[in-house]
Amino acid sequence: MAFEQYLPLLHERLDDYRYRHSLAVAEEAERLAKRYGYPDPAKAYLAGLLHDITKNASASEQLQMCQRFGIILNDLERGAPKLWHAMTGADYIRRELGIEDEELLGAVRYHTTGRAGMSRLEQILYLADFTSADRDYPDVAEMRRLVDIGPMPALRYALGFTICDLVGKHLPVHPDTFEAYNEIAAAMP
Ligand code: DGI
Ligand code: FE
Ligand code: FE
Repeated sequence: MAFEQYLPLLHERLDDYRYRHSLAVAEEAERLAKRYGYPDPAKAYLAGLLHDITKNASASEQLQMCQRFGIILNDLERGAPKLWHAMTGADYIRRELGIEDEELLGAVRYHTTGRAGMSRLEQILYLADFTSADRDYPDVAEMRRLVDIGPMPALRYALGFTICDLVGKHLPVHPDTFEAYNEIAAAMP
């Protein structure tokens, strides 16, 4: 999977900030893949590179893609435009780029909400989006410490942080986010 072939398209679809973010998430996903013993760090890199490919599309373009790809938004999703790029992104990568690797597509599809039963690559991409070099938020040092301990403590923290942040802003929390958090919180000491 040669990633260089996708750089011109990324540059075209993304603004400078998002382009740099995508490269940083790719690097971090590859680093975490190696750290966690995931067998295909190059796939983790590519997933990171492409994960936000539809992020800069306008709301109307996102909704057009939903229609074209047969994505049906439920009421919560329709009212949460920030969730759309994960859904349209996965289908864009499948339909427009011809990438059929279900593991990679799943990682992009669930990179914003997470879900119960996340694959290792889904976990890696979800976390890399929080700890990539370009990220700067009050808890980033704690997140970076936790990802180096292991995926489970880091996911529990990141999912809990996201839920608290959304509640603080009076935003709806997607069931996938709750289910991801509950599964991990219930399984950990
Ligand atoms: O695309 P990025 O900015 O790199 O990161 P992301 O794909 O994780 O998107 C983060 C945004 O998505 C952030 O503004 C919060 C929002 N978000 C994440 N989970 C949920 C959510 N918004 C709602 N309403 N519900 C969720 O469960
Ligand atoms: Fe994203
Ligand atoms: Fe991202």
